[in-house]
Amino acid sequence: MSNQKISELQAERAKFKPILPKILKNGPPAVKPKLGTPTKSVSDHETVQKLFPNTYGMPIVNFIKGKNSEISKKIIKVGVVLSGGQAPGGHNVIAGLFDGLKKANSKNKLIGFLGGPSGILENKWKEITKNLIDEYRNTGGFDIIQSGRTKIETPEQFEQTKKNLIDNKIDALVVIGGDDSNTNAAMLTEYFKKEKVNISVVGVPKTIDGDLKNEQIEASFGFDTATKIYAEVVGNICRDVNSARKYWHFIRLMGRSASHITLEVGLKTQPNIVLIGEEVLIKKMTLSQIVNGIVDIIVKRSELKKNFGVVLVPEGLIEFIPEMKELISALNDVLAENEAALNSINTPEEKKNFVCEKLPENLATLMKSLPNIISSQLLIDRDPHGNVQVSQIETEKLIIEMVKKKLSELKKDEKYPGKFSTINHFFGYEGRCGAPSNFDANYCYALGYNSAVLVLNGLTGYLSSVKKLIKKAELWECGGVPLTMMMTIERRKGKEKPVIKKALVKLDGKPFKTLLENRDTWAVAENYLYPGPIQYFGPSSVTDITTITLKLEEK
Ligand code: FBP
Repeated sequence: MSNQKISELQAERAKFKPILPKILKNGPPAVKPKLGTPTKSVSDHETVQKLFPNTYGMPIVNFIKGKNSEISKKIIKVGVVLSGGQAPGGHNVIAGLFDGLKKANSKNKLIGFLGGPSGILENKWKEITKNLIDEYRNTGGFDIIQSGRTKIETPEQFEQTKKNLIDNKIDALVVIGGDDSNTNAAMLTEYFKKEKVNISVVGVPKTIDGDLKNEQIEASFGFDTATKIYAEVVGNICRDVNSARKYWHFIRLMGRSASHITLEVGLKTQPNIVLIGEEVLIKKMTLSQIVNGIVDIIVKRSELKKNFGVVLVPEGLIEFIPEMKELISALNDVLAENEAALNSINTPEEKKNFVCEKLPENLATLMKSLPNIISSQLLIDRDPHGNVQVSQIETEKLIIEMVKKKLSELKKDEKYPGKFSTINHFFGYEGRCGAPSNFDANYCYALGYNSAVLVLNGLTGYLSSVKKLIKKAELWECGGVPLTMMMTIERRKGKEKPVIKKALVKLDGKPFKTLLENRDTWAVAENYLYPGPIQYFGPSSVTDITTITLKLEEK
C-alpha cells in the first residue's frame, strides 16, 4: 500500500480521530472488571455445558472506573486474526486494539495472522507496527492482513494452533469474526483451558449480516456502513424506476441467513416490495405463495398504469421457504455423506441425478422441478462451517421466472393488463469493504480498544461488547460477554454441533412492525426515499446517523 497513491477522500479521512467511550479515554489501566452472576447458554444448556466444562457459565463483565490493574503493566504479545467475510471497519478494530495495547505499555506487541485462521495453522503473520496501522486507519477492507474462512476443528488443528501460538510467545488471541468464527474462538478457549495453556482468547462481533447480536451485543460492526451503501444504490434505482417507469427491478441483498440487511435497506428506501425470510418461515409460505403475493402487487400497479417497481429479496430467503429448507438440509447430509462419489462426477446433470436418487421422493421431485441453474447452485460445496453458500444462489432469478409464468397465465385469462420487463441485481460484495461510516469507524475502534482491555485484564472466552449505541460515542458502555452464553446446538455437515446462535429478524420487533405498518402503502405508491451516499463530512445529522434498526430496537 505504501507505494500506492491514495484518493483525496482517503487522505482527508485518514485524519478522522475516532471517539472513545469515556470509560476508555484514559487508557486500559484505568478500568477493572466488575463481575456479575453466572450465565447460561441461550438453549441446550446441558449439552453446551458438557461440551464446555471449563468455560461454561462465566459472568458478564462490565467495566467500571477503578485502580490500575496489575496485569496491564506486564509486557504482552497479542495475535489478531480477521475471520470470515469482510465488513467495513475491520482496520479500525485493529487500530483500537493496537492503541489500547500500546497505551498500557509501549513495549506490548501485536502481530496479525495472515489470511484468516489458516494463517495461525500455517504460522504466517506480520507485525502490526505504528507505520503500518497508520496507513489503514478509517479505511474499508481487511487487506492489512486479509481474511479467510478456515475452521479450526480437528484435534491436529487445535494442537497446531497451540504449538504456533506458544512458539510465537503469544499471550492472547483476538478473533475478529461472525458467529462461526466466534464459535471457533469459544472452542479454542475451552481447549486452552483444558490443556492448561495460558493464552486468552477474545472475540470481536463482526458481520455485515447484523445477525450476531443479543441483549449484550446490540449490533455487529459493518452492518451500518454496508446497509448505507446498499441503500444508496437501491434509492438510486427507485429514482430511476420512477423516472423511466418501464422496469421491475428485483434486487437480492446479502445476508446469509437473517434478513436484517434487507429490512434495514427497505426501511431506508421504502420500495414497493420487501420480502423478509423470517416471515416466510413463520407463515410456512411456499415458493408459489411468495410468488402469488408479488404477482398481486404487480397486477394492482398495472391497473394503475404503473408497470414498474422495486422488489427487495433477502439472500437467505431460499433457506426459509419450508420446502426448500427441508431440501437444503437433506442435501447437506447427502453432500456430506457422498463427498468422494460426488467429486468423481463431472457434469451438473449427472450430479443432480445422483443426488436425486439419494433424496426422499418428495424432495427429489422438488429438486427436479427447479431450473437447472438453481439446482446446480444448490449443490455448490458448503463453506468450511457447513453453510450453504447462498450468495451464489440466484433466488431473484428463480422468483422472476415464476412471476413471469404466473403473469402470462393471468394475461391469457385477461386478468393482467400490464407489461412485465425485469432487471435483476445482487448487491453484497459492493458493500463489504466500503470506508466505514462515522458510526462504524467509532464503534470498531472502541470494540478493538475494548478487546485490548479484556486481554490486559487476563480475561478469556469473552466477546468484546460496547453498548448503548444510540447514544453519543462518549457515553457508550464497555465490557465483555461470555461466548458460551450465546451458544446453541445446530445440525451442520450432517452432525449436531455447538454454534453461536444467529439473531434472526424478530417479527414482534419494532423494525419489522414498522415495515408491516407501511408496506401496503409502499406497494402501490411511490414513497421512495433516497438516502444518498454515506457522508463523512458535514452536518452531524447526516454524518452521525446510525441504522433505523438500532434506533427502533432501542426505543
Ligand atoms: P460473515 O458471516 O463471515 O460475516 O460473512 C457474511 C457474508 O457477507 C454473507 O452475507 C454472504 O452470504 C457471505 O459472507 C459470502 O461469503 P463469501 O465471501 O465466502 O463469498
